[in-house]
Amino acid sequence: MLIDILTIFPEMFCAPFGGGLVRRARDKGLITIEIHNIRDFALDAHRKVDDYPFGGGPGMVLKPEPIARALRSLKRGREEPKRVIFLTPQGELFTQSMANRLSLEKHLVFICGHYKGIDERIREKYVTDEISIGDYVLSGGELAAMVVIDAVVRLMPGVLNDSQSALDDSFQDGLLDCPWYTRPRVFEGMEVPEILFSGDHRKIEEWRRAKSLERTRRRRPDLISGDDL
Ligand code: 6GU
Repeated sequence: MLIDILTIFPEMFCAPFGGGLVRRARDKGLITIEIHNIRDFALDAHRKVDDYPFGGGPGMVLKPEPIARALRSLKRGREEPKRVIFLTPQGELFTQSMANRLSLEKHLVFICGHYKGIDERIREKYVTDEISIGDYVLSGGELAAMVVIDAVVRLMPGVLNDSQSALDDSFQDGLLDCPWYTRPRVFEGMEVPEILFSGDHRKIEEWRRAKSLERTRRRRPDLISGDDL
């Protein structure tokens, strides 16, 4: 998968993408991430990327030309990207099923906005998807892009080991995860549930599913809809 990111803060991506899961996926050749500084595509000598909103009002708006030029530069020698994703609190709420869908794509482009946002005409002409990561306001789209990319990349075949199987995750089957324990068997007076030492794998699976259901009912009843649960 090729991931292009358009941003005015390229350095923000160094630490999150320089280690951990995303780094591993890059090292294995499963993904290529290219970070593009929108400022490099500015038209004037001062490399201006934002301007005052027409009609007045507080804050600045990202100018359309540098973003359009950056997008056009991506296409050279490649097919048109099918998805150009703009990160905005006005977008569709990001979910695990969106992550699953995006993980099947060959090429994703992310545009990170700032200030009041980007000129509306970029959204009209170039953006195919708008994503929000939650009902709160971040200072920019970069952190949201990192969240989306992490969730998507870890679903790609070959990124996680079997022992980290993404299929067991909270939300992957519509339920929150069950409790997990490791050594020591007794910690500060608290014992690990007996069933986990029974060696009966069917019983252990049943216990885990029951715990998942119980936790989901208590914490996120909104996730439970089907009668089969
Ligand atoms: Cl995608 N961007 C910004 N700036 N704030 C957000 C968001 C995105 N999602 C939730 N809050």
